[in-house]
Amino acid sequence: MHFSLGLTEPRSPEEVLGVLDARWEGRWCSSLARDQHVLLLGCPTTDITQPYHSLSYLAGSLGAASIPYAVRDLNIEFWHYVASPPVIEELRQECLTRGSKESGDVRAVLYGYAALLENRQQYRDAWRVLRQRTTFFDLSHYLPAVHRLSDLPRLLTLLSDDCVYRSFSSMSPPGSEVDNINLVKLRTAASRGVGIPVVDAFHKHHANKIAEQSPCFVGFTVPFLSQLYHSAILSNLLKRRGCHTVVGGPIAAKFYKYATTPSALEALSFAFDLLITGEGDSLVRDLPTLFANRVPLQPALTNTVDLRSPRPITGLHFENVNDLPAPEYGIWDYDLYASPEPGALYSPTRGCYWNKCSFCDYGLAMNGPTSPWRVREPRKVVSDLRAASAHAKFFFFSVDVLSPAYARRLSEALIESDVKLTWMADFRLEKSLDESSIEIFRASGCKGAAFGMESASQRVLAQMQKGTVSGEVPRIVADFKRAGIPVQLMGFVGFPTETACEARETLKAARELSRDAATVAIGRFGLTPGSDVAAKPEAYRVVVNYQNNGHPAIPWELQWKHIDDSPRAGDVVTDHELLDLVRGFPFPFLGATTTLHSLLHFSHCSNGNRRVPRWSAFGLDQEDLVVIPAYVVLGEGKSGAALVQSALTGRIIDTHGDFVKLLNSYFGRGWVRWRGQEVGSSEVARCLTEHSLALFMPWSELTDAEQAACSCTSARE
Ligand code: B12
Ligand code: SF4
Repeated sequence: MHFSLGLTEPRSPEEVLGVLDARWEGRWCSSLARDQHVLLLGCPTTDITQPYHSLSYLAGSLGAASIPYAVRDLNIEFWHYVASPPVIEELRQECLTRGSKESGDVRAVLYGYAALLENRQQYRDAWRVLRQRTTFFDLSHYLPAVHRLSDLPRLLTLLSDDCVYRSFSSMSPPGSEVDNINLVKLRTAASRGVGIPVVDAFHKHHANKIAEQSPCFVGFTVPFLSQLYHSAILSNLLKRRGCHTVVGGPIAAKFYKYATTPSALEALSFAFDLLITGEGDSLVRDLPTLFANRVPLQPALTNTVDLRSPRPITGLHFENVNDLPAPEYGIWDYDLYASPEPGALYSPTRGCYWNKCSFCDYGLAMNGPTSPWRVREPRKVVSDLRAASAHAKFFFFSVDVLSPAYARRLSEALIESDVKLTWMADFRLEKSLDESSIEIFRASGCKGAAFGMESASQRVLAQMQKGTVSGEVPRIVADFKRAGIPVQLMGFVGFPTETACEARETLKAARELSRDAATVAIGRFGLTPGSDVAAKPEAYRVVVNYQNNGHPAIPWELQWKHIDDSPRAGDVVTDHELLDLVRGFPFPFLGATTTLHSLLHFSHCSNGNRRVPRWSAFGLDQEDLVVIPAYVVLGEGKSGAALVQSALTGRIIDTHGDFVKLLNSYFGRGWVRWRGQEVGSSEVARCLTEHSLALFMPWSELTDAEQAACSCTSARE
């Protein structure tokens, strides 16, 4: 842990929890002294680099009404706990115990992890690297630290009973089936716990502590699916101890929106009393009185479902964002986050001014792609940010999209004010983003812009009802680049009716755009139940194959095929071609779209967009390269085989021992410089790329310190 632990290091998991408790209680002692305070929690697992802001808004609202409250980010505390030496030791013992009962590859992987965990300090050290400016901005320290920390979620997948953690911010909860989330399986698994004693001890500890503090209710925010499982485990324990519990956030809203009938949600009452289906700024102020007076809850409130007998909501309320009190950013303990500078999310607008894209199925809207468009007056935004900038200077304007006209007004207001900060936001690729607007964004502190380009085919864009012009994209990206604002582009292949030729067109454009854009990420289309495509499948020439297997379940990403049975065009694009474009480590680290680490690196480098290493040597074969190993050898597999895990995807490949010897001969001393002409013909380069075992960067993009960290060798040696 980076923060001070006092004179003695904690020697047991209980002592680690004690240190974290003391730190949090010290900050919130006056609220805790008041019986019937509201307790707001964020649970694992999500971003470890900055806090999520829904609770800043709810706290601002409670504070303005003088309702006592406390806020705790158990996500960040959880990962500090897991990374601490005493917990690492428990996890190592768990690997050994389980390994002794297994055979074959499973045994080898468990023993491989046990060997990896022998260095109990390394995770805390890696965390420290991300906290210090000098090491954070030196890729020869930064990348190995992220690589090391990425072991942790994967280790939990290996040891947990039923869930798959892909990264800190991506996890499938138990009950995830082909196209739905089975609520009965989720309930069974969450009532039982994760199945790793030292992890379950974390939840029990907090359930006991919170119950002792007797809050009026405990509110869980669940913006990301990856947080659902731990929230349900803790909330279930709290209910068993007599606490009232409420769940809100986009996932709660999606559960209501997607449920085939509200009564299916009753299965969640094992953990939560109320589910909030929309914005909660006003609502959160009404809940304490209702809980205190034991009023029948649902009839009295909009945006609320009483899970004990779920019925359709009485109404969906969207706030007037100009009337909201300022969000409260003093609630977070910024020293806990894995970044050298504090970062924060802030929403100057809510909803989308376009609100038509047929694949879009965002957040809190029930009858359209996303919420109605609302903007907060720039004057009020500047005042909110002035207060917030006492805590953080790097902001994501956390929005569906910012309109160019509003972004310009806001930038002008920031320039005129005394508020100096760095910001980034999501925009649409609008023609009206001209050089003069972009220059005003830059002058107000904009250091990043993310765009959904979706497709390069104008016909497919029309089918998506995207309303943007593909031919404008290179110009807009180049203008932003010229202004020193790195661009992050997102798109996807496989939209209904897209032809193979159109999918290839997108890929070709993406490759070309990646010369100017800082990152380009192309994924595959996923059909979600609230989109226009799901609502009118025949209009998009598809059939949806959702079949409930009889259990209460929430339809999630739906299976579909074309009416005429033709194969999906997106399938002609291989995973490799998509991975060729990917840069950096997965979310929330450098390279991922709209993350604090990307923003900090963009702000640090004068030319911003040139220093994000790639997953592939594709297109770099004329340059000298640095090859950065990103794998872990987990041990011997069957008969002389070896198990090697990608630090980028987490996939384990069963390979031969000779390949590991070869890897070790290259990377035994760390980073390696390769002469460009040799890379294209190198079998090793192909293998590293195919299995995502390394990152690649042009040698010329390294700083002197980073170059000094490399040993020189040749791809042919
Ligand atoms: C902005 C945004 C981001 C940005 C934020 C930074 C930026 N660039 O601006 C970032 C980059 C963090 C981001 C990342 C991701 N995002 Co995103 N994001 C959003 C988005 C568009 C807006 C969220 C927002 O700012 N809302 C404004 C705040 C104030 O509202 P709120 O959080 O909903 O909170 C209100 C209510 O929900 C309610 N409420 C919330 N909690 C509680 C609790 C209680 C007790 C009560 C009473 C009320 C209550 O009251 C709050 C105040 O009104 C939403 C979609 C949407 N429109 O909601 C998707 C959304 C949350 N993201 C989503 C996803 C998938 C992701 C990523 C996984 C994408 C990826 N593949 O990388 C990552 C993962 C991030 C992580 N931490 O793990 C999904 C989540 C669904 C899911 N499957 O998990 C959403 C819902 C979009 C979607 N696809 O449907 N995202
Ligand atoms: S995809 Fe973006 S632009 Fe389209 S409706 Fe959704 S939020 Fe708006």
